Amino acid sequence: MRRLLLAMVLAVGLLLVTPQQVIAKTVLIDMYSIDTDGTGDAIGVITARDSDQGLELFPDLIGLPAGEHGIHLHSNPSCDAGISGDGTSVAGLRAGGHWDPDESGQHLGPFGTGHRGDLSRLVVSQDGTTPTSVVAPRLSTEDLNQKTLIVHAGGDTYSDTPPLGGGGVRIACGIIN
Ligand SMILES: [Cu+2]
Ligand SMILES: [Zn+2]
Repeated sequence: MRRLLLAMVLAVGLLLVTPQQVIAKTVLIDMYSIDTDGTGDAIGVITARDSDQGLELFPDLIGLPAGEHGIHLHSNPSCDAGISGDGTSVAGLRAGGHWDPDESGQHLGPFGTGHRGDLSRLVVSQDGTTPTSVVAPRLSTEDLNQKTLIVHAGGDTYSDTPPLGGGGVRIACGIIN
């Protein structure tokens, strides 16, 4: 009898410590090309999902130049161009900088301790498709609300030196509402 009781206590204990199944949330982000005049053509969708490794983004985009591109979560929900200090229009400027809630002031990539909006590089194949997922170990789908995803013309060096390590000119954008 005592053994049975012990077994029951153990069984209940196991039930309690078994992690509850997390219901993964999925967010669809419509992406558009952008330039100094503002938002242009639709170029596809990025699907965001929570995983054991943090946020995972599955891009399904067309029309981007082949190669690696910087992609980040930027702070403001806008894809509009803005006027820079020297009076010229800059594509996607209204999206603001890389999301940096810890005020680190540093661009160090997805595995660093800088901007939390830093993501792993977006890869565009020679045929223009985007078969590789993008990861962000320090983000969740909750963090995406009221911000933008921005794709840059160049690759991401995960560093502030030299400047524009995030990839320079902003070429595509999607707002998460
Ligand atoms: Cu960026
Ligand atoms: Zn950054």
